Amino acid sequence: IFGGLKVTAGTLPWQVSLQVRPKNSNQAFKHICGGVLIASCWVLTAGHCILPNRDMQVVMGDLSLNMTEGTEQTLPVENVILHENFRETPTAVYNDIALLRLQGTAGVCATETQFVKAACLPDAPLPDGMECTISGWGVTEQEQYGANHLLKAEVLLINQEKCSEPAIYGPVLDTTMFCAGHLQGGADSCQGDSGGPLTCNENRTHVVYGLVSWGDECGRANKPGVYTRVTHFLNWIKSKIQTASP
Ligand code: 4AZ
Repeated sequence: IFGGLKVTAGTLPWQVSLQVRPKNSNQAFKHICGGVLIASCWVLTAGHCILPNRDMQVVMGDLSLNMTEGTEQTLPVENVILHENFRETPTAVYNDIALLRLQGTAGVCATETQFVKAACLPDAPLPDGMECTISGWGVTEQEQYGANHLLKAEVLLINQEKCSEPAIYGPVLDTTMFCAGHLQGGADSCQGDSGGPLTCNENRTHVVYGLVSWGDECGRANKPGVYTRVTHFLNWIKSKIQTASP
């Protein structure tokens, strides 16, 4: 996160760290992406966060990646559902969404606490200019390998036609994504924040409106962050969860 502030315990309880075990080793799991808890056994993340054939785990209720705070809940990823039309090109990432099913014990996955709580799904588009929150452990102005402490920043939803102007992203944007940030530069998501939440306050409920997806570098003028448009995938999310639930 560029232009971020430290998150205090319990303020973004749906934020998770998606971690993989380094290849050919029994080393500790490493943070690669963010994610969002949307139900006890389900996490949303970006499609480009899915590395094939790797052990993955999700850490919930975490603030500092290198310390145990006693608020964390860690569960293995049991199943990955990558969007069928996920596609990366040199200029954009399309349908950048995946669902992770957590492996619980006796059917119990995340336990709701002050520090671990699911975000709601949005039910309708939100207005351009609305202020929303992004968060993650990704790259900062100071830390090229990412932050140890969870950071957050405020961004504004940017009009799609505006963001498709030649001086910004041009014609590569489609309906599976939207821009948010500050056209003058400043607060932005960055590498390592991918898959994490852009949440907005809709009638005092926090809804996950976007997932950190891509952008041309971080914090630059006329290059805002691009987010997976969660409202485009509501039917996909609901049908995948329904099909996987007994
Ligand atoms: C990345 O490399 C990345 N400024 C993520 C988000 C943004 C840029 C790059 C948005 O994963």
